[in-house]
Amino acid sequence: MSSIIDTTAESIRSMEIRGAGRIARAGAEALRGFAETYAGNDLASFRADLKAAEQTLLASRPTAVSLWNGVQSSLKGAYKTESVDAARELILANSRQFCKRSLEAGDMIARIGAKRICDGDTVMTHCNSSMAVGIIEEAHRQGKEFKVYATESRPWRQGIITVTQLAEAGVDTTLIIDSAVRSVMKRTDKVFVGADTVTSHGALINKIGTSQLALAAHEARVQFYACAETYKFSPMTLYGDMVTIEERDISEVVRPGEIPASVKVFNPVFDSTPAAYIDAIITEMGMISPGSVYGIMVEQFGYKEE
Ligand code: RI2
Repeated sequence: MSSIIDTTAESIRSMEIRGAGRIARAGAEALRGFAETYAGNDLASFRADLKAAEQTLLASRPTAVSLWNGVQSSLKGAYKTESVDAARELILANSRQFCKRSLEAGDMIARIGAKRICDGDTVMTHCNSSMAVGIIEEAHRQGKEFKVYATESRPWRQGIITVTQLAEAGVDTTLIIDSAVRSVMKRTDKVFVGADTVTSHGALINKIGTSQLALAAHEARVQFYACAETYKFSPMTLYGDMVTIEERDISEVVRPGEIPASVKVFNPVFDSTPAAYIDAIITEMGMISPGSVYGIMVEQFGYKEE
């Protein structure tokens, strides 16, 4: 197997590379590296090696459909070319276009989402979403006066990354523990979270605990926004496929010997938030209702119910 494929897959699996957008671009860039360095000219062997590379990348983290969409976008048409060189050129072009569009989408989401932050607002965010952080930083750049509560997001504590990023940008930021969410929601005006996957019926699959923020926001009449590029929309869910909720090692939750050996540890790292608790999804195509996801999915991916 190609070293760049194995190295990238391991970096995604270990969360050295994390964040749904970043892992999608990493998958696309790994395939670009695979294509650039592939030495053989036998088409059948190339296709077999390419399939193995695809499967290795897709197996690295199962929940974020962004990785699947990044890989599929990079491979579009690559199994149908008449030569290895033609496939190589196609993968190089597809991969570059996906990564360019991914970054452009993030810039657009920051500009659109920043309009929803007003002077005097109190904003809450969860985990570490480059989309949510981008919106907050853009609003700050525009000179808006507001403050942010960021959750610690156990067990991986990605909230530490978020508060560091926001503090470095000069944003008034407070770290809270996850169990403080409902209490702090009372003094919150808007919630911005990222997305790993958005289903065809508008549900949000995101870091574990997101659904608790949404539930508390719904109770407190606080606006709840999911911030996601459309390549995080899952075409597989159109046909009823369930999104796999990744469970990670117990060592991320407890230290060795900390609990009796007979105690089990359940460590799901994503959860699902129903569309009813989402006020809007902020995408590069604009602010949409969860109910609009199907139409955009068909438009973007050309999927039509058979
Ligand atoms: P961006 C992250 O998962 C969080 O769930 C975050 O909300 C989501 O990916 C989207 O991140 P993890 O990789 O694409 O930390 O908005 O498990 O950066």
